[in-house]
Amino acid sequence: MKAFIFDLDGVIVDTAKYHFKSWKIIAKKIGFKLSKTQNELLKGVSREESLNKVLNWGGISIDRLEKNKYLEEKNELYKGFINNLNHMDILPGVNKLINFARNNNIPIALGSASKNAHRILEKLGIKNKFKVIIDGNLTSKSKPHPEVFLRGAEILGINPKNIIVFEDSIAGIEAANKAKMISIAVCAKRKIKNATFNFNSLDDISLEFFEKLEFK
Ligand code: B16
Ligand code: MG
Repeated sequence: MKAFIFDLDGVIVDTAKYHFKSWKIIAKKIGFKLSKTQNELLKGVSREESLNKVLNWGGISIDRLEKNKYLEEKNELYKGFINNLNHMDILPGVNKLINFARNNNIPIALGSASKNAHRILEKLGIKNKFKVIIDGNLTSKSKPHPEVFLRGAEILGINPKNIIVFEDSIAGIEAANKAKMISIAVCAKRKIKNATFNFNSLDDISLEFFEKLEFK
């Protein structure tokens, strides 16, 4: 065992539904209905890249000033939705894996596209469990680019092939694969193609799984 990198939204906490709610409101303002299928393609993608996709789907072109206005508005809506998050919102299996990592000297990092990552981890009360936090403020290339995970590996000082990434998004699994890490998709609704392993949730991963897993 060498290191774990956790995605945040959709893996540690179910904030993905709040991103969806916020983008739906913004999409409606710019004149179209955002579908669940389209939303899947926003998961793991940075705020600005998400707005670009939304505008593209709506066939709408706006200037920089208006873009900034929507980005700010989206974030204000989102911050309102996540305001009451607390430790009860930590998804099943997260604490079990954090404890397993601590007991086995496996450092853990966060690899999230979100610029709200510190705020969310503080609200959940688990920020101090992460040795390294790479978020949207420290990266310039959005998942599926591997930058977020490679920076994590670099700061942890661990070879990417010895890192397990837990992700819920198509873009995130692609990013972990490009980084040559072991990608574990956690998603109850569907399997994510090309993930090294698929599980319905973190809670479904037994500790024996890690013991049997050979790092090549
Ligand atoms: P923010 P993750 C991603 O977080 C979300 O999945 C994605 O929907 C969101 O657009 C992105 O963070 C940026 O978030 O607006 O808070 O900066 O899944 O990579 O933890
Ligand atoms: Mg995610």
